[in-house]
Amino acid sequence: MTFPERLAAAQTAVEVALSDLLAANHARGMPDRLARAMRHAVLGGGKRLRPFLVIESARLCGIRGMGALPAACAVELIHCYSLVHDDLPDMDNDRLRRGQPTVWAAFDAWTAILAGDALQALAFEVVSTADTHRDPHVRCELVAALAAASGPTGMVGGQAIDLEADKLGQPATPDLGHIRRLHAMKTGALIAFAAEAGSILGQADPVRRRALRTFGEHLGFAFQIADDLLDVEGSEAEVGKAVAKDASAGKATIVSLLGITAARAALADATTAAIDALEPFGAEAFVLRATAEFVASRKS
Ligand code: GRG
Repeated sequence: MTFPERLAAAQTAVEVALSDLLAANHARGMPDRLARAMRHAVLGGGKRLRPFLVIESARLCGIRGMGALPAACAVELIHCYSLVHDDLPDMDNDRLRRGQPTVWAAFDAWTAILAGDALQALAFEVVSTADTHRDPHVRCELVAALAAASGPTGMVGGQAIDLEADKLGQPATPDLGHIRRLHAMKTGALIAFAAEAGSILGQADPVRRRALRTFGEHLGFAFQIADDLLDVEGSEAEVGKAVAKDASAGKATIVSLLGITAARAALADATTAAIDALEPFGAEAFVLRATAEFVASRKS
């Protein structure tokens, strides 16, 4: 299968699995309003980049077909929770996400907070059940790595640094090192986890595990530069969320620090570094190579 076929197959499998998971939880007694808010947050949108990385990195480590689907869904649940909370009035105060009203705009803030909380808990329930991997040690390793990626030294920590700057004033000299650290935590950690997860599931040797981790770290940086460029150059209709937010908030970004031309060069460098990291996998890694190109050229 080609890259677009693989991506489409993963997107469909993830959509169906997440829909079934939410329906099963609803049937087990989840309150209706919470169930509707969670479906709104999770279904019918999104590129499903992180679950795709889990599935494809697992494939490179010997897990055939959709064997990594439960772990892939867990990562997407964490991602969706982060978007729901990020959009809240007290955080980014956004009304548009994936071309739809954000959860708090469609419901209200308390429902959105609870939906995000519930999605996070559900992610850890999924990753710790036997469907994710038959070996409990592997599941434990995944739980710990997912918690590290999403917690205070990962995504939540990055969000805290970002909001401190936003709400309490920028640091005196926001340099590239500061911005890189922020993004490595806020968006990079979960992307790097998604790339590494396949090697945990497939119990790959340290060289392959390190290669996937390094790939994920460079990919995360490329993803963020592309995001900053879309904020400057994209349209709301194409991107599916508000654009030009960073400049209007006077926020320091990679683009504001480097300028568009140098940011494009940094994006190309990060993409090349991601692709180079896949060297131990040889030609087999063509899908992940194409994923790096896709991230660099994305329009939404
Ligand atoms: C609230 C704990 C907490 C964390 C929020 C990741 C994050 C931290 C906020 C997301 C805000 C944001 C728009 C960041 C820029 C990069 C990013 C994560 C974009 C959205 O990811 P995509 O493009 O989204 O993969 P889709 O909709 O395709 O899933």
